[in-house]
Amino acid sequence: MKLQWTRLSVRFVVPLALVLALCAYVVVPLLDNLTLRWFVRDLDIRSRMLASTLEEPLLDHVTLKSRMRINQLFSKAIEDERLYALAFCDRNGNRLYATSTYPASLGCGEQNAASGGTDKSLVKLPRGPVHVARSTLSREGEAIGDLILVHDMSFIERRSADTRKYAIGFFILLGIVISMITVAVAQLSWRGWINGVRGMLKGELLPPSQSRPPPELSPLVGDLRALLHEYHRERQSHHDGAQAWTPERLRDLLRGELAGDEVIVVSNREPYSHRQTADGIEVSRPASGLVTAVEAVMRACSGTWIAHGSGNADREVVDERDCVPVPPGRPEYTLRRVWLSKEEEQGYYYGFANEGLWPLCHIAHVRPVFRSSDWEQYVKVNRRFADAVVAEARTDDPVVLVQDYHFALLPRMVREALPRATIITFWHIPWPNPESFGICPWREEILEGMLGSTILGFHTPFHRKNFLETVDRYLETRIESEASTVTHGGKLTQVEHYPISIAWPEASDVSSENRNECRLNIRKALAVPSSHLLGIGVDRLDYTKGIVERFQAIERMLELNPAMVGKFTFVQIAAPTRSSLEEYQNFEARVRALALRINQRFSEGNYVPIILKTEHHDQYALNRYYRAADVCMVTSLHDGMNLVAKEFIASRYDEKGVLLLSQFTGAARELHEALIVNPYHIEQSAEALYRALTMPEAEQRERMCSMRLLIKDFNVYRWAGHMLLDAARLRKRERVMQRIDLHHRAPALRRVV
Ligand code: GDG
Repeated sequence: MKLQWTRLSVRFVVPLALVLALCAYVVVPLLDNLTLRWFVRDLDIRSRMLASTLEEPLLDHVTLKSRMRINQLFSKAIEDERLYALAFCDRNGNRLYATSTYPASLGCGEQNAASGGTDKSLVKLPRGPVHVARSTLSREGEAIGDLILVHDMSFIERRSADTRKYAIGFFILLGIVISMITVAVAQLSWRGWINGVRGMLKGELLPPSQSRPPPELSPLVGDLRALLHEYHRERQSHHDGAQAWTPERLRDLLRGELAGDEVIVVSNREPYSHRQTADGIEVSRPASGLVTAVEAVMRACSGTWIAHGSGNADREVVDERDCVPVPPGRPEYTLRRVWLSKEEEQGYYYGFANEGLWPLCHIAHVRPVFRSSDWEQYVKVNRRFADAVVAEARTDDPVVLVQDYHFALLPRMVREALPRATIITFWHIPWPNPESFGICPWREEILEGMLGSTILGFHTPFHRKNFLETVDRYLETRIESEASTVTHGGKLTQVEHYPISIAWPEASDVSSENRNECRLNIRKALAVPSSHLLGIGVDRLDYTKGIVERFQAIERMLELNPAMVGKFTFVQIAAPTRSSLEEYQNFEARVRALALRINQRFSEGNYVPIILKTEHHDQYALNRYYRAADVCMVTSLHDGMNLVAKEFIASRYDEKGVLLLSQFTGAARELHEALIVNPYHIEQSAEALYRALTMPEAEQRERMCSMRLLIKDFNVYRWAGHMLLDAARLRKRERVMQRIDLHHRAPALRRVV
């Protein structure tokens, strides 16, 4: 209400003030000037007429030197109230005759004189302004003298004041009228606009014929609806915070909300692979954020996980259905392996997924490569996995969790075979803007494939928005921004953001060493002094992770702070990945060469600033490094989320250590207490690294505590829980719709029977 009044008064006062200012600074001075010029011209003409009337008798009297007659003539003339004084001067400038009113200071009006004719001017006298005109009188062509006519100008001032008064009055009136019109028009159009926006946002005021917003509103509508949607979800997650997400709560949810429903996960990477070694078959877990997250969910819901069997001993441990119970030793769910030929793996995985979609979605300055032969394999392998899902499904409506960019086509394939399935697809990497995505020659097929999903999840609202905009650009769809849904070919897909996270480590996951033992043991293993400052980086050896930029920042920090040389060492754990691709081989060579150059530059005795470990480490080993480090550097050039950042925080029971985090990770949206950097800005990262290494313990603790609280609550169970809750809600709705549909069709059916 108060705002309304303020708005109204502003709308009234502003035009009024503008009109008055215009009046005071432009109109009134202009008017004064004009009236003055009119009156002066008037007096000029008047003076000339008077001079010619007086010329004849005056010259006669002057010739006779009759002072009395001249005085009489002058007195008669100045009876006119405007003519104030008269004087006659001879050619030598001697004033011979003048009325008593004639101001002596005017002399013979010389200062106003110009050669010949009638000269006029305004003169300010103590009694007020006067108009002085000098007219030369002549007889038979010979100039005899000058007649000086002085007119009183005070009446002009009076008239100007009157005119000014009327003008100001008129303009005030005009101002008020304009202000009132402005207020009225603004009110009407604002109300209309607001009603329009409200109607649009509610989607209820518009008749079907007008279901499109007016053109001036359409750019806003999408943004406003999306904003509302996000606000709504933020509020929901706030309420949700009261009860913590745990494996038990997830299990309860599966039992309660999705009672009896089977859960099938599809991913390229398998959670466990079996390898033949000299000591027999060994099991290993891959270095993958996706596996880390989804494994936690599978343990809670005991479903089936379908993945590519990539271990060289994988075939030896599966049953006749290609299944093996995992985790080894204490099985909780089933792993179903799909076998791929070398050719299939090359085309689908290395080719289309990792040389095409991966760089396409990350925009990390590596060009995507698209080959038709890779695409064909991609389609084929998606089909094979879809067939495996259908084969594994015991019911016609399983909940299928599809993981990542390897399976963009699978959701639609499964939907065609199992129309009642609930398909949740999670895209673990970023989604680019529509222009960048447009590079993909099969963009429509990819989008259509993904829209076979019931729910489509991204890490951040930004990626979700990019996806909706891409769909809008390249497909004929109906997008409801407020509900965040896309309808394509009569099928609805809910598009949401679900920030992925980690499982909060249990005591058994963490080494039994206390913090000090862990610090000392790790330093001892690295052969550095016990007081040494230690940094840690954990990434797959991927060009999106910003490892080169990280090393450059370390080099710059040592350059700027020579006291750190010999006191600080950075351990980079870089798990080999996609090593058969040339881009990755070149990248590894670059990382090695850079580390070597920096090490040579700063080495002192045994000391080197960078220790590069390009081999796989298990979670337990990683955890010990996290705990021993003073700083963890995550400098990805683009990253969907980044779980390493969250793992580092979760491992720090001592509430110490500093996280340096790239602004281009999904994690930076949540972990505000990290030192956020732009990894492309080497100086900035170098400064942040120095700041982290010298940060007082109290500040470290404050930042760490706050981030730990957040990660503990916003864990992977919550990620999965939210997706599954949304799925359960949609399944219920679907069932109700089916019942209603049956109910309506029943009488018709009965009639047919
Ligand atoms: C994709 C997106 C998104 C285990 N051993 C090693 C190792 N691990 C584990 C780490 C961590 C995971 O691998 C790496 O996770 P990230 O999230 O950092 O990265 P991506 O693999 O690229 O994962 C990413 C994620 O999916 C989940 O949605 O966050 O944005 O790109 O859990 O503990 N990691 C390395 N060496 C090992 O020896 N590097």
